[in-house]
Amino acid sequence: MNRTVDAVVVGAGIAGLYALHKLRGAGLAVRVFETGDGVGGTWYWNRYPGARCDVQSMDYSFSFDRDLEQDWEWTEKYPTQEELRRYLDHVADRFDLRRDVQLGSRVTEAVYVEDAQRWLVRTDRGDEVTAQYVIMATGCLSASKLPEVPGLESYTGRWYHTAHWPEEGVDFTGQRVGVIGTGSSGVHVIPLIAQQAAELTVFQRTPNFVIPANNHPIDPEHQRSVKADYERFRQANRESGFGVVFPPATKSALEVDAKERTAHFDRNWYGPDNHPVGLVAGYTDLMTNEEANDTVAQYVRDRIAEIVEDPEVAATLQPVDHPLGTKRPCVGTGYYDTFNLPHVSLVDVRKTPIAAITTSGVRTSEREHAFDSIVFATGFDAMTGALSRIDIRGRGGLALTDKWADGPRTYLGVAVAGFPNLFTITGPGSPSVLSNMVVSIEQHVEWVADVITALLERGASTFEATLEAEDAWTQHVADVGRMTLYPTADSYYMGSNVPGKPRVFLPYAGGVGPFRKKCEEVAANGYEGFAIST
Ligand code: NA7
Repeated sequence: MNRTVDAVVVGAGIAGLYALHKLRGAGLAVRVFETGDGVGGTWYWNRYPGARCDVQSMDYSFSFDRDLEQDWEWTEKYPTQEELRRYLDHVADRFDLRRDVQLGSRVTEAVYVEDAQRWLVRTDRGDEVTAQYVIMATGCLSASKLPEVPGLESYTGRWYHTAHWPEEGVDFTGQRVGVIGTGSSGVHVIPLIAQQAAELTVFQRTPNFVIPANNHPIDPEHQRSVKADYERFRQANRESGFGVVFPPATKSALEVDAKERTAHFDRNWYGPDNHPVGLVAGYTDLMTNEEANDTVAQYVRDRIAEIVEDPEVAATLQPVDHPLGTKRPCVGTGYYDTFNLPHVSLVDVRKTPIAAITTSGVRTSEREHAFDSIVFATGFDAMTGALSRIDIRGRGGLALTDKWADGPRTYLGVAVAGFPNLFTITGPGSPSVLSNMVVSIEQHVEWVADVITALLERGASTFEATLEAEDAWTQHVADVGRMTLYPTADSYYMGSNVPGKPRVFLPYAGGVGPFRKKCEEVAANGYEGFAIST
């Protein structure tokens, strides 16, 4: 396709679908390119067994349309991938979005043509489109990664990455299966593969804190009562720290006695409405003071020791190298119990590192493990990976990857100096992965749609963050990050799961509510920090 549109949107996940809807509503001609053969983004790709959102259904949904939020009936506390995919398919149909979405098309290049003040966007299908605006709705966790070990091409068994699961599913019955990775995806998939496999070996690099999901069907009365006053519920989410509401903490974890603390942690471990954010939001200092954090970390380690029968296995599963919450805590069902099964074993790859994938399986420094199938639950090049896999060039042909060689630099996580009219939805420097993504996506998309509407009204042609505003915001993101414990961990928040990636704290830890306020102030002050030209 060779054509001219007002805006190109890259990605048809939650952000891309909503961006299309909003921009179309603003009167723009929009083209969406999506790599997948269906819409849904994260919820299209991550269809491995057990895939489930770790934010509750009533929170993790669009708020922009009253009828949609009233009509859609959620079935469980935490939505499954299938349910979310159904929901996003429904959204695409309900708002007639599909006619502007081109599936199976990966954007490979976006080049700013200065003379024309337009972007030239190319795809791997040979499309060439020019647009005034480009909206990168590429997702924070969409560029999957395999482990940096040699030999996968020689492996003769079957292998899968959790983020590219075959549509038709996989039957592991009777197989010897190896799973590498114990983040959220590993934690979800391991108990279910254990139900089928004859032998399951889990390769763990960093033990994670896995909080029980205590998942259950949604109480219809609860759903009715939330919907009866959904706007107030949504507004509270928008003004909160993480995009979901928890009772405000008033005390330090260190100023209450152990009994009171344990009672709080128990409610957030055993309670039917528990949530990991509830654990860390319970006291004022759990994310800022290591000693305070250790109270909750020790609580979880004690639960692991209670559940896992073999003390050596329990010790291997107990996280000791990072404070709880500094890597995304996992929400699981039956994860720790799985390691009590006789056919499940755990390999600590810190003690016996993976040396290679061989023709028949995985070789560690100690021995070879033969597998019929290997599952990589090895995560993503987070926040910047999906952007750096596109050749994005701004003014003077500057590549975004060069500009970001020492770490991403943005203004409000949504704009980059030197890249006019390009917007990064939930980009680095915004709450993004530290928040309920739907809340943050809606906030960014609505802000961008307002920008574009204002530009149209003014007859303006370019909108670009100034270097000064970008420098100040990037510094602020780093300063706020340093006030927390997040930088103490090796995590995808810090880019440290990708060899060679600069160690920079990627999201904004100042909270969803304060971030929204800042964005609103910038708009109210005539988009201060942005240069607008006609
Ligand atoms: P994560 O959370 O990044 O987890 C990836 C896991 O894979 C993690 O345990 C990694 O260990 C492990 N990993 C990565 N590379 C290797 C190598 N080379 N060897 C051994 N182990 C490795 O991704 P997920 O898909 O589980 O979850 C992503 C998000 O989805 C999650 O945060 C929720 O928001 C939902 P590491 O911890 O890096 O030592």
